[in-house]
Amino acid sequence: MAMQKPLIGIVMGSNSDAERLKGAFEVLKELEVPFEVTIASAHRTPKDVANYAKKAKDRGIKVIIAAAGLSAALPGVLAAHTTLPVIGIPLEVGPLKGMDALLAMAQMPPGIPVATVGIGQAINAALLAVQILSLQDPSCSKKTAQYREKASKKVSTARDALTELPKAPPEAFLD
Ligand code: RP5
Repeated sequence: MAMQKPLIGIVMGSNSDAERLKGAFEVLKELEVPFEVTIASAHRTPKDVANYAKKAKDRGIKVIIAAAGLSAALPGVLAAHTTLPVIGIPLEVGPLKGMDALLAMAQMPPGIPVATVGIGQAINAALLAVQILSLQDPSCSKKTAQYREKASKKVSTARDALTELPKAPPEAFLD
């Protein structure tokens, strides 16, 4: 079976970040959205980061997700070298537990935005990337709706399962 060309490029600053991105990989696999993963560091391999960003669009990538911890220049540097949307995932690494990465990604100077999700929120980054793809591909819109439907069912199942507490009646949730 021919592999579909990746639409989302996930760049992590270090191999040590991979574990924290599992949620994103799982969501994209579940939604069957083709993606690729690589490691490149804004500080340790700056040329690779620039080249990856410059070539991504022509290779068919539509959205870049960049994850890093510590001072986390990675998403901003990628964004500086491409007009593709870049989503940043600040990772909970080091003594500041991701606050440093969060601020570095969210507080980009005007002109080069990075769409920053919360610390460690890899799943949200994947979902946001799929929503961006849905602007061009209606099947991604459908996949997002199905994902939400499943998440919503989980909440109502948990609500129904409440037994030990005085719970609100079902009619409290009717339209
Ligand atoms: C960042 O520094 C990486 O993204 C990683 O989160 C952190 C530590 O990297 P290693 O020292 O584990 O390679 O650039």
